Amino acid sequence: MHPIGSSDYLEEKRAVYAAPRQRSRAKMILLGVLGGLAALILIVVLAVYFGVVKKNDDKTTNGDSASGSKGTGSSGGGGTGGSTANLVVTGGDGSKVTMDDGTTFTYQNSFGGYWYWDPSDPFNNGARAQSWSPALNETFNWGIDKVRGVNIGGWLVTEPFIIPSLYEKYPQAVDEWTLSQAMRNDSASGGISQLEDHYKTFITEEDFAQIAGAGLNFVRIPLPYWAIETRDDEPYNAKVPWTYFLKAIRWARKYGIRINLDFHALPGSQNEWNHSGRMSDVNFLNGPMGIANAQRALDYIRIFAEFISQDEYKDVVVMFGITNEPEESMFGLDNLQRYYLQAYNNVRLASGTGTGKGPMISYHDGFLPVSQWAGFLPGADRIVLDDHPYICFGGQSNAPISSYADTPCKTWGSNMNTSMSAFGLTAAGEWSNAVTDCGKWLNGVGQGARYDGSFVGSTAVGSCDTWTNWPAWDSDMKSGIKTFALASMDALQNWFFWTWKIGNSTETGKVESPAWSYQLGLQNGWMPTDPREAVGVCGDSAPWQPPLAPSATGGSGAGQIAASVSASLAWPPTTVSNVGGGLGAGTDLPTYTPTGTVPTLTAETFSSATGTATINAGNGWANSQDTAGMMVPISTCSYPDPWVGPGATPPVPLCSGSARRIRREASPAPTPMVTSPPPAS
Ligand SMILES: *[C@@H]1O[C@H](CO)[C@@H](O)[C@H](O)[C@H]1NC(C)=O
Ligand SMILES: *[C@@H]1O[C@H](CO)[C@@H](O)[C@H](O)[C@H]1NC(C)=O
Ligand SMILES: *[C@@H]1O[C@H](CO)[C@@H](O)[C@H](O)[C@H]1NC(C)=O
Ligand SMILES: *[C@@H]1O[C@H](CO)[C@@H](O)[C@H](O)[C@H]1NC(C)=O
Ligand SMILES: CC(=O)N[C@H]1CO[C@H](CO)[C@@H](O)[C@@H]1O
Repeated sequence: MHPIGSSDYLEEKRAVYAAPRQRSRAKMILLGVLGGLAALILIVVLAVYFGVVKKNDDKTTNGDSASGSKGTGSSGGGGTGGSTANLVVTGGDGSKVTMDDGTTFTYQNSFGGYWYWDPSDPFNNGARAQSWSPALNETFNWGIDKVRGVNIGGWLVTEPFIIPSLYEKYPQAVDEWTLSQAMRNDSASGGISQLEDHYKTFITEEDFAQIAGAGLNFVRIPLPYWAIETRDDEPYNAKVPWTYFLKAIRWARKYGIRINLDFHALPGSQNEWNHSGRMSDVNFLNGPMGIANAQRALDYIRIFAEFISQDEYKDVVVMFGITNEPEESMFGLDNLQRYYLQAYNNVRLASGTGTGKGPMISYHDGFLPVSQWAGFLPGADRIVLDDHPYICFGGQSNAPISSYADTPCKTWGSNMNTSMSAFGLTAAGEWSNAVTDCGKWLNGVGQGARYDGSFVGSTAVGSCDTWTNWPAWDSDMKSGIKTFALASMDALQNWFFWTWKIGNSTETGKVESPAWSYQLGLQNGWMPTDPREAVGVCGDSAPWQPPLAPSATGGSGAGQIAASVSASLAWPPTTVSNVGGGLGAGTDLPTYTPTGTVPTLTAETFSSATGTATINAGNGWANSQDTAGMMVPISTCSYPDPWVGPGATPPVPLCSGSARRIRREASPAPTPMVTSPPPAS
C-alpha cells in the first residue's frame, strides 16, 4: 500500500528504461553529434529483437473491428431524415437512438437520465446523465455533486496495453512515435490512416450512451499536442485527433456527460513514458530544449483553452487537465510551479475569471504527496488537484484480492478529505482495479510482469493467469474485485477510472488487462452497475464537509494571484537541469519567440433544419484580446532537435547569422500542415 502521491508508480516505470539516463555527461555531449548513429543502432537492436521474438505475432487482422464498428461517421448531426416537426429530439430509458451512419441502438438508462439532440439546436445543453447529476445547463456544485467518471484512454493517444492489436501488427513500434513511423512505412495497409480507422471504431457514440447508463457523469479524454499541429519531422497523425474530440463533445453533450480535457502528450515528452507519445528522454523543462518545448506546450494550452472557453463548449468541457503526469523529479518543484502558474495565466486569459467562465484547471501532483500542494496559488480561480493512486506497480504480492478490501479506505479517504479543505477540489484522474502488474504490455511493449518474474530483474511470486484469465474467474474473484472498486470509489470521492475500455489482443482474441476495463467489468459482473453503491463502504465516521478551500470556489475577488507569488514564480525559469557543456542560465538556452501564426482549432459544421443556413459554432477563439503570436524558432538562432535528449550542449554561439540544427535521427517527413489564419482580433 502506498500513500497517495507516492512515487512507486514512477520508480517502477523508470526502472524499465533506466540505462539511457545513466550515460555520462561527456557521452551525452557526444550523443548530440552522433545521435543519428545511436538512434540507428537502437532501431536495429529493437528490430532484431522484436523480429526474432515477435515475428509470429505480426498478424494483420484487427480484433477490435468486429465489435467496434457499430456507429461512426463524419456528418454533423445525429438525427437524420424527416421533417423537423417529426424529429424526436430527446428520449429516456428504452428510446431508440439513430447514429450518424443511420444505425440504431436502444438507450438504456435506469437512472432517470435522458439524451437530447436537436440538429437545428446543436448547442442545447438540456441532456442529463442521471437524475442525480445536474443537466449540462444546470450548475455542477463542485465538492457536493460527485465526479464519477471514466477515462477514454487509448483512443486519441494510443497505448500498447490498451489497444494491443495496433502494436501487435508492428512489433518494432514501442510508442505512438514509432507506431506512426511504422504505419507511414506501410502504405499497403493504409499508412497513417490506420490510426483514423482506430479512432472511428474503438469509441463510438454508443460508448457515451453506455457511460451515462452505467451511472457515470464525466469522461476524461487524453489528447496529444499533435491534435493541433506537428513540426519538422514529427511523424504523428497531425490534427486528425481533434476532429474526433469534436465528435466526443457532441456525444457528451447529447448524453449529458461533462468532459475533462486531459493534455496527455506534450512536445519533448513531459515524462519519458510511452503514453507521452515518445518513450525517450524528458525534453520538457529539462535539457537544452526544456524551456523551448515548454513554451510551445504553453501555446497549445492556450489554443485548447481558447476553444473550450467559448460559450458553445464551456458547459460541456468543464475541466482542463493542463499536463498529464509531469515528472517533477526531473525538473524540480520550483520550475514545475512556474510552468503551472503560466498555464493558469494562459487559461484564464482565454476564459476570464469567475464561476461559469471557462474550465476548472486541473493540476497533476507530479507524483508528490497531495499534502505538498496545500495552499498552492493563493487566490487562484477554480483549480483542481489531480492524483493517480495506483498500487500495482510496486512490490508484488500473491495475497488474494479479498485481502485488499479496505486498502483504499486506509489512507486515500483521509488524504482526499484533508486536501479538499487545504487545497481545494482534489480528484483521482486515474485509478484502476489492478493490484498486480499483470497484463500484456502493461509495462511497455515486450516487457513482462514482475508478478510472474518475466520482467527484467524480477522474481516470480505467482502466475499472472490468476489475474488475467478473466473468463475463468469465479464469483469470489469477481466480488473481491468489486469490493476493491467500491472502496476506491468511496475513498477517492471524485474520480475517473482508467480506463473505459481495453481492446482485444489480436493474438489471443480477448482482453489481456481485465483489471483496467470498466466496460468489461460491467459486462461480467465485477464492476457495480450503480456506482452509488460505494457510498459509505469505507465507513462514515468523519465525512468530508464543504466548503472547498477558498482558492477553488471562485468567490469574490478570486482569480488574482498575489503579486508576491507571481513574482517568485516568474516565467520562464532562468535555469533547467541536464544541459550539456555546463550551460544552464536562461541566456544560454534555446528559447522561442512569439512571432508565429497561431493555429486555431476549428469547430464542426452544423446546418439549420432547412439546410439553408450554417449554425454559428464559434471561431475557435474565446478572447479576441488574446493576440500574442505563436512561440516559434528565432530565424537567426541555432536549435538542437526538440527531442535531442538531456545532456546535449546547445550550439555556441546560440544566435548568429546562419541557422544550424543538430539532428538526432532522420525520420520520414510527415504530411505538411496547413495552419488556420490567426484569430480575428
Ligand atoms: C435546459 O434545457 C432544456 C431543454 O432545452 C430546457 O427544457 C430546460 O428548461 C433548460 N434548463 C435550464 C435550467 O435552463
Ligand atoms: C521505415 O522505413 C525506413 C526505410 O525503409 C526504415 O529505415 C525505418 O526503420 C522504418 N521505420 C519503422 C519504424 O518501421
Ligand atoms: C473482443 O472480442 C470478443 C469476441 O469477438 C467480442 O465479443 C468483444 O466485444 C471484443 N472486445 C472488445 C473490447 O473489442
Ligand atoms: C473522508 O470522507 C469520506 C467520504 O465523505 C468519509 O467516509 C470519511 O469518513 C472521511 N474521513 C476520513 C478521516 O477519512
Ligand atoms: C517504458 C514505458 O514507458 N512504459 C510504460 C508504458 O505505459 C504503461 C501504461 O500505459 C506504463 O505502465 C509503462 O510503465
